[in-house]
Amino acid sequence: MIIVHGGGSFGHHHAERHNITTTSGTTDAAAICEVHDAMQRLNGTVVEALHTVGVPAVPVHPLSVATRDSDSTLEIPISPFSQMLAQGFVPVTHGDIIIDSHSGTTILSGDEIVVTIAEKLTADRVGLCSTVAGVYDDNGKIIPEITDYESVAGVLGDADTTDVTGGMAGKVRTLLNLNVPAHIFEPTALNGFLTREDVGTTVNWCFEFIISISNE
Ligand code: IP8
Repeated sequence: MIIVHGGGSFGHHHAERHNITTTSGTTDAAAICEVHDAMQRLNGTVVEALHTVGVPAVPVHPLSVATRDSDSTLEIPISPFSQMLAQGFVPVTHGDIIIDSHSGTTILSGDEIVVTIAEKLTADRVGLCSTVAGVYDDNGKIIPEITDYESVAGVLGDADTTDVTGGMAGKVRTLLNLNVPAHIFEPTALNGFLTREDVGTTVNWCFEFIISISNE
């Protein structure tokens, strides 16, 4: 298992204060350290909490290893994760500020990390434990499955809290790029997810074939 956590009340406020998002960057070293330090503090707290319940958690900080290339491709070396897993550790990584060849540094969301790592390590399932039970429709009911963005765009509002990476809309958009099912659920459904139940909303990527017929 690999654990990825987001910025919560730590990274987003600092990022917003310096106008840094996933696309708008900064070259201000002090601002970079401010965002990264906040994320490192949160990560340290998560790792420590896992140790108290006997999980062999070890941190991985994206700023030191990940980059965003000029075509926006995210590069995350996978060997630290696979080697840690092979030795029985639980890698704990997080949303962060990372080097962006286009604009100094930009924000990397935990959701982007999930998609990249899950694909490289051929994960068989992905779970996103959130403060809400899933994606709600207009009547306040959980949408059991999402296979395309357009059909839910109308119900995906902004986050209630400061969020420079797009809240639930950003999450769904990112997870639709994943080729394994991703479940969005609340903490009370965590055990269900771990025992392979279909909890919350499942975001399921599906192929669409476009057939073009020409009479040439
Ligand atoms: O909460 C954002 O990660 P997210 C990380 O997963 C920072 O979008 C630094 C704001």
